[in-house]
Amino acid sequence: MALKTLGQFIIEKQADFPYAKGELSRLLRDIGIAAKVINREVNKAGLADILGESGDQNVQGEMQKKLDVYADEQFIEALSRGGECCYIASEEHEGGIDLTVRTTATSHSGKYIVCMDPLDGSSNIDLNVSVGSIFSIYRRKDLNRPLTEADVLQVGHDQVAAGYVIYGSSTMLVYTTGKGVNGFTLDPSIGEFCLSHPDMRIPAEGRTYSINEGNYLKFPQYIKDYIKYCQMEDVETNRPYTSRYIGSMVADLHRTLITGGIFLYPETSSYPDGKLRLLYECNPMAFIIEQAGGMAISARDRVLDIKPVHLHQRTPIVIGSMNMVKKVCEFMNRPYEDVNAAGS
Ligand code: P6P
Repeated sequence: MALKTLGQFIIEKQADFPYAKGELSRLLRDIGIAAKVINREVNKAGLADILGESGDQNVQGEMQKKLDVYADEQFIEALSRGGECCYIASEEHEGGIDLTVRTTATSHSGKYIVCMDPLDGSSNIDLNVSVGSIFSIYRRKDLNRPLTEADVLQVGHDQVAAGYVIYGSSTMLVYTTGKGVNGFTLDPSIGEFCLSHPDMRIPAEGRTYSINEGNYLKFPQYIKDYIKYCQMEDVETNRPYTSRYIGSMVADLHRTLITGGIFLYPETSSYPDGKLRLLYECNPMAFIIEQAGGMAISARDRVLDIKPVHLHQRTPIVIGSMNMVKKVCEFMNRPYEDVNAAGS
């Protein structure tokens, strides 16, 4: 397969959007640039002095690792300079960041809003476990009035694009613009993301379930029942499944996308709304997995149909191979159609 860089691919696919004038293409390019800069630092975190904690706390009350802060700054800098983005919601900031008021920007007719987790799984940084960046892109609804947080609180099925970068044994960028999912691997020798996984599809079935079983006693009964179902012997349905949990959402979901399987972070007695964030973790990953032929539900709804009410709201999530998520719906005592009533 001839080498095709992310930039060439984006331009080539621009034809999918007849009215596009290249803004989304440039925005995706800006994200790719930030990812390459972050990759350089993540890869030498053990060596550079940016390992360890910055001493500050983020909105989650978590001690910020310096790489979190660095990644956040790189994305904000690249998006601000690129001019296509007008507003950013980041896990690292309590409120949104309105780029239209920043003087450093050139013209700010930026049409797009970016929700991002600049470095997800950061508690794993010092352990050399794969971490990732997650981004979700919306179109600004009304260009003629000042930006408010309401512009960001858009429902997930209105996403224009979504993607993640996984900084692992190799660095990959995987994204969708609503017309399938494509994966690019960073070739350090030329400093370019190159198409390596065209048209990614998640198998309808998998043999892996991914959940933090340390929370078992705090799970609702239907999750406990499903975990037991995964562990039962049944040759016809390839059970028992294998349990794999990295504790880094991007890494767990990247494996799920490639091999098939299911990832669950349900509501628990300590996290009644689940732990993962809707805007910049669950919505983008749900968009990608659905585009690859999978499914993503919260306790009651299709993740992409949840109407956000605040930037950092959490949601339970069960996501992965279509048939496996449907099986969880059976244990939830709700027919699949009912849970996914809104349709795709
Ligand atoms: P737990 C990492 O901190 C993260 O936000 C996700 O990347 C990951 O899936 C989850 O939390 C892990 O949470 O409670 O199992 O450690």
